[in-house]
Amino acid sequence: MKTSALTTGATARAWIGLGANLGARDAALRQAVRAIAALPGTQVLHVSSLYRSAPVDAGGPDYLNAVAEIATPLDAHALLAALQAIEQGAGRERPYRNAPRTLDLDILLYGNQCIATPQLTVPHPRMHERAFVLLPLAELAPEQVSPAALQAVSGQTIDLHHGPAWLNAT
Ligand code: A4P
Ligand code: MG
Repeated sequence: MKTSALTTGATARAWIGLGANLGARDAALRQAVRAIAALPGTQVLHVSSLYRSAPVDAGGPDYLNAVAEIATPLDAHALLAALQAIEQGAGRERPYRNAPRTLDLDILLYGNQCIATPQLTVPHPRMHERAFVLLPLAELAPEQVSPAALQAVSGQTIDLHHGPAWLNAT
């Protein structure tokens, strides 16, 4: 019987939150999706629309946010390290907590794993407080986002900046 790589246990499904509020934001997010797709053995399965919102618990320009669903053989910590290298390549600086950034890549979900190490907490601890995470995630994985969770963030102002075709823009 033919077995899909996704069912062997060697490949995990993960959802990555992408954000930027400095520089050429859409271009940085587009480049980040390409860089994620170039990680060893990794496929980008789906990418959400692009959303624009004011910084939550932070200052600076408006953010653009999206979510990507990937299949990867990297374990969660290796994936985090790879995402941080992509952030660095995009000129990410960390002068203070929640500072404006050229690129932020967070692991929202990694399969159904719960992870709590000094480097990594999964599910992302603040994802359920944030419309800029839940709206794009609900596009890709509605089963991961309850109506109650969406209702809880419904007071947050967020605009659809571009449909999923944003990824193909030049
Ligand atoms: N870390 C632990 N768990 C994770 C995870 N699941 N994914 C650690 C990624 N990293 C994780 O991250 C700080 C440390 O968190 C890392 O060293 C990693 O080991 P960071 O990327 O340096 O900083 P951060 O992203 O600012 O940290 P944090 O605490 O995740 O910030 P938040 O809570 O994600 O807030 N408003 C709008 N509209 N849009 C945004 O995208 N983002 C933030 C950042 C605030 N307000 C925003 C947005
Ligand atoms: Mg981050």
